[in-house]
Amino acid sequence: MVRLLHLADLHLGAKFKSLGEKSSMRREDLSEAFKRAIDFAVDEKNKIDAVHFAGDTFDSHKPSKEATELFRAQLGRLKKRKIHAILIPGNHDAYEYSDSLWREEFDWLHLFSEPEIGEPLILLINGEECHFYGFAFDSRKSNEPFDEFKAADSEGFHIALLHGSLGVGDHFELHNRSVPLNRKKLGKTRMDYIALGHYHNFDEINEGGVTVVYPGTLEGTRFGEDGDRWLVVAELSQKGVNIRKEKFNKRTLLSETIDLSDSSDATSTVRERLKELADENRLLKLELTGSANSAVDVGSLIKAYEEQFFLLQIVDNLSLLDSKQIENLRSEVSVRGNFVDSLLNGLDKLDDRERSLRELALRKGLAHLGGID
Ligand SMILES: [Mn+2]
Repeated sequence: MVRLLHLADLHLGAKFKSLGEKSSMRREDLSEAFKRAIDFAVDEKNKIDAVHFAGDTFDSHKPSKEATELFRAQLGRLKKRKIHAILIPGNHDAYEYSDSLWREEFDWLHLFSEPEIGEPLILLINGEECHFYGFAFDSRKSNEPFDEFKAADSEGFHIALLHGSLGVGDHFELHNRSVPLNRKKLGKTRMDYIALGHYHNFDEINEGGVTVVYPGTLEGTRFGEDGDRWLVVAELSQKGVNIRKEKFNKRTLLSETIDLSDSSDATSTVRERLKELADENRLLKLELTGSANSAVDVGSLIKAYEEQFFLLQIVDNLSLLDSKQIENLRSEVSVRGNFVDSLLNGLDKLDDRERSLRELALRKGLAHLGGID
């Protein structure tokens, strides 16, 4: 039996600029998650033989000294226990730059630095010959296809590390720094296990006898990486590959949309939902949609509830133009009534862009004139 701890997309040193004063805490969460993963690896009872880093270990190819030192320290812990560390760079921490950190020496690290898959690294683990394949994507030198390699014709286990996109899920965007991978072709590589990185949510695929896994991030790095995060161990034996995963994240991201069209009191509906979801370890992005009968004062709600969350974002995508409240204001004999009436005139002839400009004008104007609560 060979046990591999499969890590990917740790994004150490990520800046999290959009998180403001919470950014350094979130960066620390990622470092802590990495240290806890290594705690798991060096714990004798888990019997880990090798740790895989399947790309984007760092958020950039030239991370801070602090982030690099953290990584070296964890490698040192693996070395002490003679647990192999095997790494491929990703698109974030690419090898191709002349100042990439991967051009420095890292004691105890098996690094794949060639732009194409070449000869495997062969290690004897628990009496089994293990062949590891990998490559460092280089936008100038790596040639497609990346998924037509084959396991060498020899006994033992064959394991590949790749950083790329299997078009899984419709939320995955292929961009020019993504290595395109094809599920059918990976199924013909005769690998026992393919350790993937790049896609940030867990996914396990079995194709042609090959087990292909994205472990996902240990802590969500952006909305969309919602819910539980997993620590993934692949156990390879003569019986096949067994994937073990345990819930690992400290904080949890949640993206939710509320349609307020049928709500009699939009603000209190949102308030009730915030009360239900309040959790100091939750990062919540709440999107308000529909046409509420009264506007929602998002700023006040955030102020009132943000301390009950690690992070609270409320995105107001309510349509005021169609609301009952606006229709009532329209008939008022006042400056405000005239203002609203002029903005609602000819609304049905407008395109989306013009409509959203009217929506904005209405919000700004009523903020001054009063009338939305
Ligand atoms: Mn990544």
